[in-house]
Amino acid sequence: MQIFPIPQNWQFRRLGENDWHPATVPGGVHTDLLALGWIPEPFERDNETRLQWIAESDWEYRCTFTPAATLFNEEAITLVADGLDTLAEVWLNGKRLGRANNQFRQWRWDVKNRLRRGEKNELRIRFASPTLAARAGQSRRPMYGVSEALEGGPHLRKAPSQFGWDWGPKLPAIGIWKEIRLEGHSIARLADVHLRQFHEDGEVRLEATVSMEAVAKDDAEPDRGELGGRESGPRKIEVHVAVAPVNGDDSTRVESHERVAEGNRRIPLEVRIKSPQLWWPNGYGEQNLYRVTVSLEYEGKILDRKTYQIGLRTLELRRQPDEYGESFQFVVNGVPIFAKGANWIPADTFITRVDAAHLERLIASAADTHQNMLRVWGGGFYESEQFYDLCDRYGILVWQDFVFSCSSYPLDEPDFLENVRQEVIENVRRLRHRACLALWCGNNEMEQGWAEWGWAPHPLEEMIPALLEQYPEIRPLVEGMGERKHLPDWEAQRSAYLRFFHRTLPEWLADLDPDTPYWPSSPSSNTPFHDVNSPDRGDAHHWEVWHGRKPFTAYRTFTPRFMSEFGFQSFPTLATLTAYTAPEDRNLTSYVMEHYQRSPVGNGLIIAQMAQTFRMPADFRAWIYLSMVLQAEGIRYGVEHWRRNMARVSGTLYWQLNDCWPGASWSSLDYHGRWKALHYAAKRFYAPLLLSVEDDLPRVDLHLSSDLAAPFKGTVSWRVETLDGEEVAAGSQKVIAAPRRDTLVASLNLAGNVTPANARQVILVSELHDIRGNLLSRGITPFVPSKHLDLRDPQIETRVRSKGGDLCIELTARSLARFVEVRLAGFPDVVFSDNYFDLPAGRTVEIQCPLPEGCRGEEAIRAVQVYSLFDSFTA
Ligand code: BMA
Repeated sequence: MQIFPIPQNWQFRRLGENDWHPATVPGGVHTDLLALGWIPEPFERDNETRLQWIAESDWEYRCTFTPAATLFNEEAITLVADGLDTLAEVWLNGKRLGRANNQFRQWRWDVKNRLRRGEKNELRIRFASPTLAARAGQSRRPMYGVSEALEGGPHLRKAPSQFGWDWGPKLPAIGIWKEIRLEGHSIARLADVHLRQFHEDGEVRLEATVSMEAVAKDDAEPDRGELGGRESGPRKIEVHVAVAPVNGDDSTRVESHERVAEGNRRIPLEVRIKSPQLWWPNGYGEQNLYRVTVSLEYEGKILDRKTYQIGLRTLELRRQPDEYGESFQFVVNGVPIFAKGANWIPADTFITRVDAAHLERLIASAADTHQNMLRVWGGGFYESEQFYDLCDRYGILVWQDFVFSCSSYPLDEPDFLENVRQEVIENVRRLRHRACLALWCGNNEMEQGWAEWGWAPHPLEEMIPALLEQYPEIRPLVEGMGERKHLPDWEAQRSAYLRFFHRTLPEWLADLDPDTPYWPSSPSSNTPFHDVNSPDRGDAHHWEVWHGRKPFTAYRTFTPRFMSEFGFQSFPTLATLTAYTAPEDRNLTSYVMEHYQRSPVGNGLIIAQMAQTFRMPADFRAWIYLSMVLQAEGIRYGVEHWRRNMARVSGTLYWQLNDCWPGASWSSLDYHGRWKALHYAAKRFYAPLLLSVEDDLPRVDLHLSSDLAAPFKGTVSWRVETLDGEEVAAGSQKVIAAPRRDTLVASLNLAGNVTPANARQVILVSELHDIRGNLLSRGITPFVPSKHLDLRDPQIETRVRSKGGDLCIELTARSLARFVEVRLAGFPDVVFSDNYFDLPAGRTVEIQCPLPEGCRGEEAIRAVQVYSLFDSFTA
């Protein structure tokens, strides 16, 4: 086997133009134009609006190369493109090799008899405009879609959100977005390896089904290559599998092999791993990983080799009848997991800009906040190998949607379906061995579209013809109901949905990956079109807060089995925002600020919710700060409720972890990966031990929700105090929190302590200490909305010192300081051990951050800035 990477001399041009310009592969047209300085940064002010012509045009890439002479010794040479985005025609030396029409597939073309030996070869790839093709598809056969996107996206197998979404721009990328290379093979190659693990009596039996593919010899090429011809009759191939820990002891390596005759075959191999070191999700144990190497050898030479990173674990989606309905719980190695996490969207509109360090920063940030699950949402794409490598390493379970979202798709068109079938085969084969892979989910919110968004007539509407016949006098009433907006073939589309997600796809998966659970849609109750957001079974999306404009308290009225989406927007961090706005844009309702707000309900909704909780911000900075704090408070409120109800609820994935551009969104990490207030809040509300307060004055319940495997012993204390720290009432209680349960620690009646007369001057401070007296967490609960608290200048004192590579910041407040924000001016990427926290009067809190690279201690000490709720309305 030989790999010949196509060299980096790529050029590109708009089709129809003469001049060629340097290009980068993997990459895309937008980033290539940007590198040339011909277009402005798309994420500055409203530049996006001037860049629409790019995806409206056709483009062409070319490069020349002289393959290494040795490559021709192989019996077959294949051009392999790991990803072409999307409608491509590939030409080699003036002859067309083929077409591609799916961003999520790998493309392979035999090229041995088309390559020129010892001379230059020219590869050209032409890309047709995705927006024109989508539009043409839509006029041929309209599909339902999202109103914030360019129309027709569902006709292409291309990341749906690239056409625009309620958190992202309309900038569909075009180009060679993954690696492209020549592969030379002789005799046989590894077409596929299916790894399955069986945990039996403390051992793991690893089954590897190796699909060997005979290399098709070119008739036009009599040469059998250097490996050919030494034997007469079929050649004997050694198939080999070896398993060893990734970071460890090679002496525990186990292997197995088989000798088979050449040809197309499936070879079952098996190895037994004694004393297996298990893989666990983050917070539940170690992330032990093993490397599996599979190879084909002939007379001591390696014909092909593939390696896989696996983790030894069992995983089940437990759905069993219980007192609430049917559970929906991931169980790893027999241990029920409370899934704590978020939804993942593409990390950049121009995905090839995301480098390894940025990707790792995002995943590590999830793990640092105790997250153990990310849902790769179906409006993006199947992620890169690096992404799943990181999830394996950081213990992040992956809920993987297939790429279908919020739209209808032509799933009854044979070509489309066949294209999807190939996509499913390839991606399932690519990912099924992953330790992190927890679920295959059919789609995002399509079942809900059919059931609730008016894609199909309401059952009552279907009765109209019969009613009209019986009561002709209601005709004016029916006509007055306005035009019916359903697509003419909605019924065919709905049946195609039903067939695909409830029959075809699960059948394919039963064959391709019988070990990973499948779920038809998110949200779903698994009864097609029925009660998609059931509180009793399946997963649920809760959008009553935000889209439904309800206050955060609505979260406490809904207690589903698994909360896979809920969220509230904020603006990105100030540093991110100032980078793409001009000073005159920095007003919430300015044209540019509204340009970066893609949710139709928009900034008005943030303002409305803010008005319920906070005083009106004094300036732009305060708007941004308050939007983040508001988001953090809202999501905390929801998660605390669901964790308190962990007997019924088995997970919360907030919408959304990350961003693809620097706009307003539901994310907790902004486009640059900077932590918003919500991300710091997640570190607290996803902690293994969560002390929370369920307040319903005069009754206040203190709960301790534990994800720990062992009982926790400690003390919960509480204190009603004035904003200046004077005690009104106090108490404490020793607690033994049951493992993986919620414990009601105390139920307080505060009728005598909190009255209408003092409610604006007092708060409840609740604290959790371990048996050695270490403070584990502290929260405050006010009894009026924060806007009505009698806050006064907290006069926060800070003492900063540098210690080793860290900066230690000690803060004390004279009176209550809410949502204290600490910044290091000039270093927006710094992550603190805690931030946006409450600081009740008289307590001292110490937080740390690493000294930014190239920054001396003195300089960092001077750069510390502190801000709190009080400043937001007085600045
Ligand atoms: C959910 C998601 C996305 C969307 C988000 C915010 O429904 O599945 O489609 O971006 O809500 O509206």
